[in-house]
Amino acid sequence: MGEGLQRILVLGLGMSGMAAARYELSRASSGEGVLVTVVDERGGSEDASLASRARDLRDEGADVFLGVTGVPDGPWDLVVASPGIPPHAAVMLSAKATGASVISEVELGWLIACAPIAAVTGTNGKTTVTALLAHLLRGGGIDARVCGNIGETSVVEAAASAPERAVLVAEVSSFQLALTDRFRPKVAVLLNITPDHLDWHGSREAYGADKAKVFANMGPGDTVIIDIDDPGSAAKVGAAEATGATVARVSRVALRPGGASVVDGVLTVERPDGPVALVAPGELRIRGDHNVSNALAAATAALALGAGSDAVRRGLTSFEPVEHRLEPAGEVGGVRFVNDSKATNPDAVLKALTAFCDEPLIVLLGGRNKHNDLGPLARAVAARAKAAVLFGECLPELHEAFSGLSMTTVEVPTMSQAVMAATRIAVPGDVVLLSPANASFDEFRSYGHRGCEFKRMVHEMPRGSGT
Ligand code: UMA
Repeated sequence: MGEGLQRILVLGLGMSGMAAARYELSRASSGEGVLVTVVDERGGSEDASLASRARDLRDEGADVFLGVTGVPDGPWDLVVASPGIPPHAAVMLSAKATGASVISEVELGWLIACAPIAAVTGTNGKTTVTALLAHLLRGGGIDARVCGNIGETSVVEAAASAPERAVLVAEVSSFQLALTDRFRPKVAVLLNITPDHLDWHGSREAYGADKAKVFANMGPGDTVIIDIDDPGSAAKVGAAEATGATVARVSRVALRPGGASVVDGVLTVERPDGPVALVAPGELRIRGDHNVSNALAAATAALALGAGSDAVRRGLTSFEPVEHRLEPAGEVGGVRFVNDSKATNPDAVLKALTAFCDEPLIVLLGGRNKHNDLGPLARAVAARAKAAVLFGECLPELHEAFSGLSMTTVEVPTMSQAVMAATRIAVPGDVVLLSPANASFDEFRSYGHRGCEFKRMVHEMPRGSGT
């Protein structure tokens, strides 16, 4: 940043923008010469909570512009962007046109952090691994602070308050990584790279390259954990090794030197002082093959960060599924309902399908497509489920993907109609699985909002009246 008075511009006034602005304002109030400006493309009249955040920041001394597509004239010493703002957004193009360097809120968090960062990324599983890793570290007496894309606390907010002895366990998305140049976590976990967010990144290649930025600046003394059962993340092993960091390969099928796998029916992590046998996959409360991979990755990270093996064993067996991730939502008339609203891309649904033994599945699919090919998903669902209920904005694409496949499909406009349609065709013993494969924004504020609505509907179903 430049000398003298620093002009800081924050793009977007959601959780990330609020945290970045507040951090910069705190520097200003402690006597540093900092001027903070915030812009957001939405107007205050469109969103009362946005308007209220803007008022708060203005009271604290920031200039805030809502409902604008351009940024005020530069020069800017630093521009901090919220992750939801894509490279082609008007406000982003306008900020870049000033010639300023634009970084993500996560990069700012890393710049100000005293505590080391354990960064978890991947198309799917990162929320579970972030929560599980924090759980394992806490069980081992380590002050783990969960932050980032998981949505509780932003990285900047967590970094500003965490002491050196803590560990910031950050879920980082491809959006957040895209605008990093120097971000260097102590431990990075790369779970998988399958097509997602192509509307934001523009291509699969750009998406994969942004994911790989998680380890780009790492080096000797750091640890990169990569799930090599996924071809997308396995392809990044060479680049990770080239950084000089220790690379631990995680695989459910084969143990690599210094890696982790299931050996003789037990999750096992190879540490420099020998193999550490942990627990059997059946002792985990999180289900499905992908969760065995997730547990291996989290355990490897926890041991690398200093948690003891007994604490890791205890933590693996006590960890419950996170909300909206294959979350049991209740049983009505012998039909189990499972909320997997966090499955916002096809790969997440393919993984969810492995989490059930042989129960008949009725899968609810729909929402807003993020430029993904839904054909392979439809074939996999047809091979495993007894019926699919299709809904939402991408209904025409789902209709096309399922046409010609021999399975029962029902098409309805909304998710609530999909739940009702599923209950009409379900019989005792069936599982109704909301694992939509698409974003929620056509009907809901977020996948969390969608999942809560699903759970509310299940909760309000008349009990004892059959399905
Ligand atoms: N905005 C613009 N122009 C745009 C887009 C957005 O001005 O083109 C403005 C919006 O009007 C809004 C603000 O930017 O007021 C919102 O910014 P944001 O969408 O980046 O939201 P935040 O509240 O800062 O939340 C972000 C993450 N959101 C996204 O990446 C879309 C949250 O992840 C994250 O929890 C939070 O930072 C803290 O790190 C959510 C998410 O959906 C859960 N993530 C995606 C996912 O998991 O698939 C990546």
